[in-house]
Amino acid sequence: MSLLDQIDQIRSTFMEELYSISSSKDVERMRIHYFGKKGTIASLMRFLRDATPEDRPNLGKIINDTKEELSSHLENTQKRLLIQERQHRFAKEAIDVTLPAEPFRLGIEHPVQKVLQEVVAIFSSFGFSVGLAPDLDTEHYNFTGLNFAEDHPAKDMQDTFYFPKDYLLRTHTSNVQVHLMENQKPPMKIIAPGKCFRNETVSSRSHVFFHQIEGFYIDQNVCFTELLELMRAFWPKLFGTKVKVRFRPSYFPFVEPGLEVDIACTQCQSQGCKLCKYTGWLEVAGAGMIHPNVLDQAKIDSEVYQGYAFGIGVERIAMLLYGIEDIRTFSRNDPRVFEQVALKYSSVL
Ligand code: FA5
Repeated sequence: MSLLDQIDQIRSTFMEELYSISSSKDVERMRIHYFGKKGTIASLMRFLRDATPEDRPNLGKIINDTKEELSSHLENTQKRLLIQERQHRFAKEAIDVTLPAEPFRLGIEHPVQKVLQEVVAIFSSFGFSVGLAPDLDTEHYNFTGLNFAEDHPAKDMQDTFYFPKDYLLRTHTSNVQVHLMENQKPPMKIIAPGKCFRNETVSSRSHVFFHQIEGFYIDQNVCFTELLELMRAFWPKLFGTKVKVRFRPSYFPFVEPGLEVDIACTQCQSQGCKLCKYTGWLEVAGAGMIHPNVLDQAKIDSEVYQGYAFGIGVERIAMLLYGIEDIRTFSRNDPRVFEQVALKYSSVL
């Protein structure tokens, strides 16, 4: 068969195939079959080998022209198929703007954050300004600057999360006192909300991670009765005027005298329930007059200045306010529970 006959045959098979293909993948397959190194067009080169030197340029031109002609058909088909495929994909991905929107779930404020904000707002109205200190702190700010003895049990690894290079996670917000006393001069009247961490067994009322709000006031002539008056004035703002509060003498190395504050359980009206461990009361804060050693260590003259301080447990308050029996509820972070709480207690805060 002559070269021209052979080319005619190739062309007609090529065109037939070209009209039957339906995807750009088929185009690639044809490209390899016809124009690849060992493809149909390459096989025509044998005509050049057998031709006389005079005929060779002419035959070479015929083969090249054929190659160009067929590959331009293939390119056009490739373009057409790509456009079709893209249109197809767009049609599938198209957004139907008339469909109803997916229901949008609004987040809900965490009850602990609500209580934190409310407590800060109440103390702000009493003239306190807001201060802060780090969660990751040193032994000096968490213990030594607060008059803790070297062998105090709270410093034990069982109670405190220690890190290399003298760092620890603060066990209470009282570290704020030391930081701010070092940097400011009295009079100071400060409230400081924050996170605390204790290496202790988790129970329904105690967690390794919880929040406190520290408060302190340092000035000349600050006395114990002012602290008691403040504590009496604060709780009704949060729980209403019927709240029952009691003070118990207690010991903290950084205050003298020290006390603890209990609230009569609002869940059982002091009758005894799981939340108050059937005692009718829940411990919510520690307080006292700032120990002279703490003032003196911070270079505040304890002969001239006195102060009171208090630390309030936020989760315990939220438990009482929202009827939550287990402190772990707060860290499970189930928005459905918080929604229920918000609905049931919408009038509380
Ligand atoms: C203190 O942490 C003192 N720094 C408070 C203080 C400040 C006393 C200033 C005097 C002057 P205490 O360990 O009692 O004290 O904690 C205070 C409150 O934090 C407790 O009444 C309780 O409500 C809360 N609390 C303590 N430990 C936990 C815990 N593991 N889980 C949840 N709440 C806790």
